[in-house]
Amino acid sequence: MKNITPQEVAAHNKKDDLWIVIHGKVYDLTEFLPSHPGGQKIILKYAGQDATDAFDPIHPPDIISRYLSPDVCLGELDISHAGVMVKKESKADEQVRLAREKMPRLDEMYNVFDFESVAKTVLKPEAWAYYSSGADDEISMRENHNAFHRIWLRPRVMVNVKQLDLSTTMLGSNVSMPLYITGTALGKLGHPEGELVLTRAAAQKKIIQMIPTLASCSFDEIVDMARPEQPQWLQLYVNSDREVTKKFVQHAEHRGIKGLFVTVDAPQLGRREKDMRVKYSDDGPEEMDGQKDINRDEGAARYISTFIDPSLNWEDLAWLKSITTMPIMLKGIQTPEDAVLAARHGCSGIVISNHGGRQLDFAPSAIELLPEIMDALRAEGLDKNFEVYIDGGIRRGSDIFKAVALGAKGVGIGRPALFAMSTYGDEGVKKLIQLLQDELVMCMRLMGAPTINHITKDMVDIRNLKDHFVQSPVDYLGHHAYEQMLPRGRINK
Ligand code: 173
Repeated sequence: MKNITPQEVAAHNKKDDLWIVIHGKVYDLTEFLPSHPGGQKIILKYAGQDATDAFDPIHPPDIISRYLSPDVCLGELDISHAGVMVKKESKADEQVRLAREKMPRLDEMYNVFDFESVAKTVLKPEAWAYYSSGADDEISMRENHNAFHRIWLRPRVMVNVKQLDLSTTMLGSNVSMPLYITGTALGKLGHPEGELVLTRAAAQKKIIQMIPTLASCSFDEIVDMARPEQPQWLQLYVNSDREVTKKFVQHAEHRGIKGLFVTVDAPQLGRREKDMRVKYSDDGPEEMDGQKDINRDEGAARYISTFIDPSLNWEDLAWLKSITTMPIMLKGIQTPEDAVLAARHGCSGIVISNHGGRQLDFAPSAIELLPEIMDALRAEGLDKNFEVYIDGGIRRGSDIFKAVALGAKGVGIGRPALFAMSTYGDEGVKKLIQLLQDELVMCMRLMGAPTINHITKDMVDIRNLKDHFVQSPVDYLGHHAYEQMLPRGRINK
């Protein structure tokens, strides 16, 4: 391969003559420019420069080899000059750097919301917008946590709670508590090492990480980072090309993945307006002049979701079962009817979820659905050897307690793990899990439940759970971190 100096790259910095460096390779993107799904603006911004840092978070690792002809790769950046390639600090980068200098210490994080508040100040606008946004008016997103406020506790006293044991099993794996890190896309938007941070923290705290199909790191990198006996799950988006999915699933099984979580709530990606709006923001509007071809949809997320097969249906389960012996779980179940169907089709369990309120606005919260789904499964005799998990809105140890009391085998956290990762890295995620563990310990002790098996349905009062008109006290911690919708044409940061 030809060696190319940074000076040479820098000379090709115009729309009609455009070179870019990604991972040490020099590409001529002149022809490709108009067809870039994320729009031309972002490529023009890095013309003649190294775009690796901007490229990494929002592109799957193998995307260049899949979509670009090999001819556009001109050669390698001359490594004897690699350090010479100066990167311009953008205004957004400068703001992030200054905000990071002012971050509170990790030991000043007292609860899950604290991480979110810090993340809001230090994440790049596009990362914050992508992670924090929900569908449409974000009613379901906020409801996910608010619903927990409609469940009250019935503490039992005079129980020996000197020794507590939070450990349990999930799909046969031993874990330290009924909590896992769920799959979330694009980890490198928040941290240069992306999902690997979550892998390491999960190992240390002995909980399970669900690897997302659309991770920023490759699947193998994430499995390689795990300790020898560390259990991991895989979140799966089924590809329209079933051979691709078959290969991926069988590779995952070969690598020892303990559960396959098929996402069933996203045949189309939800509309997330904060995420869409931020795409206009990093340069002035004058730069947009003459660029009518800018894709005004969610750029990266929508593009990388185009392979997801919207034709997926119940009949495909027989095929999925034929290609793997891993337990198959359906992630995104939102009614008792579908929970029963999942069990009847031979799934090993479900995750009740509305996808963090990012898909269908006005889909109910998982915690609200949990009691009726458990009742339906019991009524049909389908609740044995069938594990029910929930995700969405879990922010306190008592939230975990409530879910377990209502029949969940465990709960998943998504955004909280991303926010802890993006702010304090490995130590942040460990601290986050420790905080939830400490809160659960306190809750179990004060509830008179020394082990997970002692947490029972009679310990919660759910009479108001379905009554959405009941006034709850204002959740000021959640509201503080909550990013309000703004009128048209305004951006959040
Ligand atoms: O919630 C999401 O953002 C998500 O699941 C997704 C799906 C496809 C591409 C990127 C993200």
